[in-house]
Amino acid sequence: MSFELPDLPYAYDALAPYMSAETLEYHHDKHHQAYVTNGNNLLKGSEWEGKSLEEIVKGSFGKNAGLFNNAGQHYNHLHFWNWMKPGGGGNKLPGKLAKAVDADLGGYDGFRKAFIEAGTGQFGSGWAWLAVSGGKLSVMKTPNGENPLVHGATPILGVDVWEHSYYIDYRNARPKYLEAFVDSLINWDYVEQLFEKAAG
Ligand code: MN3
Repeated sequence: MSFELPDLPYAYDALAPYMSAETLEYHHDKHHQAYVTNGNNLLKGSEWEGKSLEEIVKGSFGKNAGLFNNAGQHYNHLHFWNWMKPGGGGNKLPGKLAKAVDADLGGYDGFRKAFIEAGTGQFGSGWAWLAVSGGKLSVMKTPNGENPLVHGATPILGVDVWEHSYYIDYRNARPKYLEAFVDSLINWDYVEQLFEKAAG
């Protein structure tokens, strides 16, 4: 199965002022497209040709750095576009997810603080995550194209902290970008869908 770039699930200007059309044009049309193109070139003739994206991400980790970086970033960005929506964010979590966040992370405020700290504390390029492992929620951070899948957990929310995700709108103010993501962009319904799948 070769990789394909999906359309954004909203208009390029739909997330403004928190994420501009210019950021989304570069991030989706140039950066994500490059992961798709490079990933397809590296997949061709490899032992992972014909496997699912998750199998490629897990299988190539630690074995084929070039393929892993591009496949991992393709996986991360496929979800990232859906982890945001116009009018999203804030503390209105769907019921089951809210219960789990209360039990495992000390409630919404605990989640918000830990998630923003993870994104701020990731040195250099990477991602901050809300992930499920053994039925429990945890906040994680990973470098470059890595994600919780290669650390035995299932990602249900992630935020891209590569500079290409925020530099046009926030310059070097990564914490301001993370606050805007949490307070105004998160698509909690999509997070809940992934949570129900991961928690069984
Ligand atoms: Mn990116």
